Amino acid sequence: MKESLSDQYQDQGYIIFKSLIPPEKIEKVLAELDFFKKLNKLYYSQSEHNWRRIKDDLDINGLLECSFENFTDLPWGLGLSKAGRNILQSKEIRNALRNISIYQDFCMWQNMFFDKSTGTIDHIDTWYLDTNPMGYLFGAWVALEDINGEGGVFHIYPKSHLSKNKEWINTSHDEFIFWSKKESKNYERKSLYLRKGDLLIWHPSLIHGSSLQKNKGFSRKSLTAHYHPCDLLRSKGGTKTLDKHEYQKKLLKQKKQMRSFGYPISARASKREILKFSSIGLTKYFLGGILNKPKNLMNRKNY
Ligand SMILES: O=C(O)CCC(=O)C(=O)O
Ligand SMILES: [Fe+2]
Repeated sequence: MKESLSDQYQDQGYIIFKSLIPPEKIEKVLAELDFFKKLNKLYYSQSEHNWRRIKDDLDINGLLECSFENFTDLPWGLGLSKAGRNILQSKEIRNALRNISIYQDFCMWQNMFFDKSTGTIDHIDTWYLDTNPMGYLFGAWVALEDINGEGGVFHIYPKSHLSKNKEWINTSHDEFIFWSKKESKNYERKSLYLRKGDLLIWHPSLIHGSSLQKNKGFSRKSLTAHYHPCDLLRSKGGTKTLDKHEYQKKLLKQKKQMRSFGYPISARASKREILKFSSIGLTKYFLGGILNKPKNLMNRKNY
């Protein structure tokens, strides 16, 4: 009998949906990023964990050096936001998630736009983001161009999500990265040469990362997002379980902030929340100093 998609996902820790995202949607989001760069707007860098002006971070080939976090959540980038939501909160991705989950409705917690490979250190997402109970978060990666490795490549360690080793719980970030490196040696690394429009989904305990650009000038245009079932509390792996009453109270609060904006997948924050985060972001950028200090934790060059 043919293995179901859900069995494949549970067994390997990942699954690829080929040619899922229509090319028009991809062209649109790429054009919107170019426009955003031309206007030299402010963005939040996931690589550096601070607010920055985009033109300061373009390399000589015009590629953005950092990953752009929550690019759908900027009131001063509405075209980019819409083009991003049209992909990341789409029916295509909702249906893919339904194929591998026991849940039906999902919420996008966070997302990133990668223009260029940032050489992400090997890690498991659950240390940063997961659900309570753990294991129900989905990592997703959309190829915005054919990936041939010249610009770096995303890789995974199939089956590593089945590891019984939980020594990463309650560790510092450095200890956790050390754990990930050691644990990955028990598995075989698989580089994923995806094609434009393909979607990869992985398990929150699957070890993954990416390599640095092999040749200058080559991009690795992609989007990532993390989703959770609307009926589960956002958390991180290894968090204590809550009693039923406390759980429901927190879940209700989480749901109140979620908005679908008319899309098949909800988003974490309402317009009001987005305005709040962005105003705080602007304040941090303009005041600068300690409030907006760069902190690069994920680049393999630093380890
Ligand atoms: O694409 C990358 O370099 C890393 C992305 C990643 O680890 C994630 O989105 O969880
Ligand atoms: Fe990750």
